[in-house]
Amino acid sequence: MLNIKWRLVAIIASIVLLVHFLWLSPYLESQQPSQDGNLLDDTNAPNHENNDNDTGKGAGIIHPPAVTVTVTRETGAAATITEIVKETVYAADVKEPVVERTNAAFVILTRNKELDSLRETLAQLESRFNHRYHYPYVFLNNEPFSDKFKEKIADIVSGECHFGLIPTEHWSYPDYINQTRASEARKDMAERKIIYGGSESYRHMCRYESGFFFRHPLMDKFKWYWRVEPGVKFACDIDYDPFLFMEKNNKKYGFTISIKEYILTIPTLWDTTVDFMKEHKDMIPEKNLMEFVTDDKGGYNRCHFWSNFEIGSLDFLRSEKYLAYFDHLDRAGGFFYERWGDAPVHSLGVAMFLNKNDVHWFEDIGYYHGPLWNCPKGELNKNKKCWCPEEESIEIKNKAWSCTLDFVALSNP
Ligand SMILES: Nc1nc2c(ncn2[C@@H]2O[C@H](COP(=O)(O)OP(=O)(O)OP(=O)(O)O)[C@@H](O)[C@H]2O)c(=O)[nH]1
Ligand SMILES: [Mg+2]
Repeated sequence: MLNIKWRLVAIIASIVLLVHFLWLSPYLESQQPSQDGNLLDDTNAPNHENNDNDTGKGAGIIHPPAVTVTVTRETGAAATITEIVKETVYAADVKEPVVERTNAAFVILTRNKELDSLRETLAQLESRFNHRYHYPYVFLNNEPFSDKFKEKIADIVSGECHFGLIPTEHWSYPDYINQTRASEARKDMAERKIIYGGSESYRHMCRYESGFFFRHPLMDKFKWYWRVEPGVKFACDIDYDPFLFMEKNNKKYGFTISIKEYILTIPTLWDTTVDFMKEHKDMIPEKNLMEFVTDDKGGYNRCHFWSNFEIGSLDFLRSEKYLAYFDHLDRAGGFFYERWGDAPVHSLGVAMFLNKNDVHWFEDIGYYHGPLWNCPKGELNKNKKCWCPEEESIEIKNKAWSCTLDFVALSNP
């Protein structure tokens, strides 16, 4: 009798325990320790629940990055890289922390009014690439960034943010420039309806991108830069680290799009460059990339790498020879008396001082800056989950305007 009673108690107790366990199990699961032994809390993993269903791998969908933001305020200290990886890796859609990085940063020259288009661009860049790497950002402006700008940008990226003011001497007229002549040149170009021909700020921008952004103190500690502009689109997964690719393959300059320049903006740029080459023969290596920029008659064929996208070596831009070239151009005055763009200036520098092996076409990065696309083709388009139309890629769509296939066809030195 007693036996039966105790058996009954044991059965009831087992049922209670089982029900209790089943009831609690989802809760227990959500409290599993993370790989480093700490319990995840809501502040470290804001979108943890959403991420269970969101692998972040949907083609063409722009995911806001589900990551913890780490900001370097002008007054505050930044989190260390290890901390960033720990904080973000479980909240993002990757399971393994990415530890191998190089000394690189995105660099973005921009204005407060471009906040919305920049956020859209950065959401894509994070979702397609940086949510796994957390590379830092350097934002530069000739006017102070607003608090709203800083906060809204920091909200959307996974790397440290550095906001820098451009020193006046890098964004003003040098004393050897005749400002009356510059003003007349702007008036004349505006009348001739040359794009941005009447704009003074555009000229300061082009000069700054040509010769100064890499000398901003915030850039000092980096070796590699990736230039980004507000409004550009990234249409494919970037499932490896382009910075490391550059470093490991000994590259110095990377591009996505190359086209021919509008000649009315640079009437004397080529002659000024030829003068420099004559004066500095010792600086021009025998194996260079001049073939990319010259036509059959030895003149400028107008080809240039479109500099709104660049991944490159800061040491190259900071080199004595590149700086000597920039200085030579600056003194000639064409940034102000004409409207020299930073794209042909960088490209002619690359062509003079580097060779084909130093330069890389990122064919596999789906990139749009209005109105042009670089879009991966065939299997690449599929594997990288691109939403860009491959026939729109400029080297296919307009072979005469693009220079990229000519670059590919050049022989290696
Ligand atoms: N801070 C600051 N940034 C500028 C200024 N003008 C242009 N920029 C930035 O410089 C870069 C190039 O300017 P854009 O206006 O895009 O020039 P673009 O690419 O030749 O021409 P678009 O076809 O208009 O894109 C962008 O990142 C701009 O945000 C300026 O006056 N101040
Ligand atoms: Mg632009």
